[in-house]
Amino acid sequence: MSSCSDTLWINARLATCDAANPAPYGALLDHALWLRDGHIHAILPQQQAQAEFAARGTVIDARGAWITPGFIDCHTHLVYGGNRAAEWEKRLNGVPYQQIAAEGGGILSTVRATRRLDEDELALASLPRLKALMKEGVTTVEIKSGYGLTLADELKQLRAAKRLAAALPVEVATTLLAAHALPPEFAGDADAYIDHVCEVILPAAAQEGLAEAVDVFCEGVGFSVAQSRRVFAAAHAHGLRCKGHVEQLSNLHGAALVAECGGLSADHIEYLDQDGVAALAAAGTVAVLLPGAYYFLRETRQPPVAALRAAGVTMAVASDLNPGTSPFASIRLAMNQACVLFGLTPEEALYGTTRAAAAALGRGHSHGRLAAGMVADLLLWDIEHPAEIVYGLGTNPLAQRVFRGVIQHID
Ligand code: DI6
Ligand code: FE
Repeated sequence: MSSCSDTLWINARLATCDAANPAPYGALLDHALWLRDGHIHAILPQQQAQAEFAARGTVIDARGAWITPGFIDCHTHLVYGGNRAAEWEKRLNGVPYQQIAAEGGGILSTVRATRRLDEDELALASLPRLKALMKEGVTTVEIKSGYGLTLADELKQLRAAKRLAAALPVEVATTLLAAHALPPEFAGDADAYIDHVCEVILPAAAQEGLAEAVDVFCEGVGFSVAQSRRVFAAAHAHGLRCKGHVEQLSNLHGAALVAECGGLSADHIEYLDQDGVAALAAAGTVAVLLPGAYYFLRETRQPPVAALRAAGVTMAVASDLNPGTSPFASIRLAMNQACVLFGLTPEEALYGTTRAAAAALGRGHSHGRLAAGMVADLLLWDIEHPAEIVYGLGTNPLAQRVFRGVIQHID
């Protein structure tokens, strides 16, 4: 099937995830989905659509299946070397975290494993993780650097991510997270490393078009608000968007900084307070919930979901796929966890990986909803009710994955 010819999907139930359709899930029944040139050309009442479509292209009978927008995983660190299973096992055997860190564990062990691989090897090591997400229905994925922490190694991670994007039917949004941890070369001088990020790594990534956004781990064990502010200023100077890992383990008021900088999203936010919620609401910054890390670290502090909801903050849900705190290549697990652990409704979880996640990547105008003009990234589900997408794991009711109007089989 060519993406250039028109396609009409009939006998589908559309979970449009579009606020313009007020039914739960933005549902439209008895409507047909008309695709053209990789985009949604129109959504029309089925009879009208069939009359207007006539013999313009291929008609596909969805046989009553539900169709949703393609999933958008708006926060991952999926390009990395090695894994941290041994470190995890040690922790469960009672070895204290300080000792693990002193023995070279934690983020810096993944930095060493990532530095050892060249760009090809890194892409190859990351491929199964990206494919696992795609098999569950991910059509757009954000991938961060942050395990290189030198100019060459950060750019290598971003190039590996771009290479995966070129090889597979998936859209990749790359984010520079050079300010993830202090590399050993700068031990004891975080400010000097931040200078290096702002003056060398970030400009190079921007110049090569390797990143569209810049992220910072703003935390006691990461970088301060003042340091984060400098990174965001450099991002702006180079035309890149901002986002932050904020309020994950403590409340440094990093979310307010992200909001003040017009950032796309504030991510984690377990320790976000009411002022932080108000700041996100006022700025229209998306709150990205990452229940995988909360679960894997056995955290107990939940993000303020009720307050975010009351303030009308857009809530996205993402996998945070990374080897240390969320080794889960499953967006459906994250959606399920967002419901079970954080109290989202299945409808909110679905919006969290579609229209809200699109907004978190600055793609709300083109992705994340079934509506005329949007990209034709969509999923066909063999289910009776949309909640089934989020409800159970182990089986996958995804029947078809359509990227830019074309049915894709991921092996
Ligand atoms: N927050 C996290 O949970 C991860 N990074 C971050 O800023 C941890 C990443 C790792 O442990 O490798
Ligand atoms: Fe993360």
